[in-house]
Amino acid sequence: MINELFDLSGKVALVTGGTHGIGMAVGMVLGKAGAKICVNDIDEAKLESAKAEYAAAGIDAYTLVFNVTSEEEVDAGISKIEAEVGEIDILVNNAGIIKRVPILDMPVGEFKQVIDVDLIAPFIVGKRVAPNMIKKRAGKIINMCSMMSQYGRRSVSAYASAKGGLKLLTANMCCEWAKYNIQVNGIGPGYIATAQTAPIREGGHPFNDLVMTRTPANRWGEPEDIGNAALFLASKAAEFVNGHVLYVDGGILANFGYVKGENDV
Ligand code: NAP
Ligand code: GCO
Repeated sequence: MINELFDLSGKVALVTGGTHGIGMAVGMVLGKAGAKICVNDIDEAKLESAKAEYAAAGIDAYTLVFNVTSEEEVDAGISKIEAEVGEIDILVNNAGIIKRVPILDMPVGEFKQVIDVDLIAPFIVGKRVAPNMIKKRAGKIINMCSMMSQYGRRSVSAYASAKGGLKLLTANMCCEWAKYNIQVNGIGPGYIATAQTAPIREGGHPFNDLVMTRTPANRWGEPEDIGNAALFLASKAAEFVNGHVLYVDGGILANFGYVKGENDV
């Protein structure tokens, strides 16, 4: 039955940075598919409000505050989940930050901070979660990549370096863990309407025009567009999909762009 392919009942899913934006959309979709959702964030207050939002959607989310860049906090957090909820079947490495600063103006410490959250943290959390998946000979890991896993762009050198690395960390996790029936894939969202893109989307920012001409679908993506893709990768339907980055971008990667005018060229 088709529905059984996407039924996550009995599965435990951890979404890092799941209190809003793309992470919350992923948590909502996986929760509605039956998974027990564990939501992480670095901010306790956001976890509390998120718990209420999940509850309003009929999802009893287990919430846990830890900094994904801290090996100690990640180990303690995952151990708590394993003790109180169960071993993790689905990991979504979603937590991320961005700093839009030209290379010449960016302190090395800020570059390292972005690399820590966007690349090293998925390594830390994946490395902590994988051993039980290996024991069970089953698991799903989804790393939240980006258009910047494929492109550079002025002012986002740290972010693009991290997301480019995350694409190949995804490949390497696949190479080492696929034989244990663990599927490790990335999702590459296009430009999605969240708090992270608000500074370049709102208030008539000219970047909005660029997104419109670079996105054949002529719209910003919604977090739910990413949640739906995560359901596919977390499901039985994707058991032979591995090491892949699924771009959910409205066609950006297929499009060089066009000149707006009477007859768009
Ligand atoms: P967002 O609104 O900025 O949310 C990011 C989440 O990560 C927040 O909940 C944040 O918590 C959490 N986080 C940050 N640092 C953390 C840490 N050290 N430990 C634990 N949690 C931490 O971003 P988004 O737009 O939803 O994006 C989510 C993911 O998709 C990110 O990896 C982003 O790079 C990626 N992405 C976004 C887009 C887009 O267009 N929006 C496109 C491609 C890829 P706090 O809010 O408490 O700081
Ligand atoms: C930016 C945006 C992008 C998106 C996303 C695109 O400043 O270019 O924030 O990086 O967040 O990663 O896929």
